[in-house]
Amino acid sequence: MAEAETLDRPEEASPVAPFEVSDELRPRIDELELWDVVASLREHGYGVIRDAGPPSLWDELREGIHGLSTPTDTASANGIVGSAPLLLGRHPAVDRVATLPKVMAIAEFSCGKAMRAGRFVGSIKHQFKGEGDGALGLHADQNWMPVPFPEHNLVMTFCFACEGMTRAGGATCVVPGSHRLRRPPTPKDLAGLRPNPGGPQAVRHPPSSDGRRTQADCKHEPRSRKLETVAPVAIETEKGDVAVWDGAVWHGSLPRTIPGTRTVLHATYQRLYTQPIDDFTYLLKDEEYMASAPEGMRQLLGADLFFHTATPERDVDMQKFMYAAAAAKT
Ligand SMILES: O=C(O)CCC(=O)C(=O)O
Repeated sequence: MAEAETLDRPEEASPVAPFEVSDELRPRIDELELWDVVASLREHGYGVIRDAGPPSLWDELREGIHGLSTPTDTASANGIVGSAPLLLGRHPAVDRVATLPKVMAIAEFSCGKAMRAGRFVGSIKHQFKGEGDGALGLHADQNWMPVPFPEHNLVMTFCFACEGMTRAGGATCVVPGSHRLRRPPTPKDLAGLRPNPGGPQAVRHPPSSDGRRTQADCKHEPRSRKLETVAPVAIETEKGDVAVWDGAVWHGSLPRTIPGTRTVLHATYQRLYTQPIDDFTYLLKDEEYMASAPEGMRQLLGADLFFHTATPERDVDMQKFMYAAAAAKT
């Protein structure tokens, strides 16, 4: 059904099942060669988008994060020495990476059409020297949702590692397939599982993301809810790549054991019906900003959604409501 018709009769749109790609999105996944990322997210709950943008943009992002960061007081626990919250709309490199075509396409695959910005935070991690283990414990990002998590994913995190990310450099680690449990890890799950590169857990590279898969060899088959392995693996990326995981997969990060810095933009996208973590809607009122904002920013800010459109004189904007009703299913 054409989009205009769907807008008039959202109930007639063919709903997209969890982990499926909509007819509308499929040509973009083809063109951007993202079927391997789609397959990895279905199978493992995480993936790596290779060559999402030019490496020079990751350098600009690094400069932006360092310029806007303030020191944290948690350095002794997890090695993070600087943090920059609420970054969307505050640095051009952040806005550019947030709206990269590969990022927008994968966010739409996982969080649905009209998904929006949730949280954009920069972090700076140094070699770990303090008390504790310098790691970030395993967790699921959509932990404020009821359990079992809905089958449609609600939250997706993109990790732009400005210098690239290695195991020794303090990479994100993930328990492949844990998204199928549709719940956060319990203390029992975590016993003996704390990410530790010197420990017994095998750490291997994520599945390759060479873009050679096609839709044909990437059919989604619902899998058993049992985990085949509970060992966290490190996600390694190069400058220009983006690590991505869904809201249900268990993940954390490893301590940095080498000198230097790991600078990351953690960018969260959310399904349209969930409450965005941070409120970026103030940007919509800034006409000068919006006039030069990248394409895609209006959507990320929820400009076309019906939330908060009612006034004392007029009930909600029904055109926007119909758009949301259609987008939620397609
Ligand atoms: O710092 C990392 O590598 C992981 C951070 C994380 O858990 C997140 O952004 O959700």
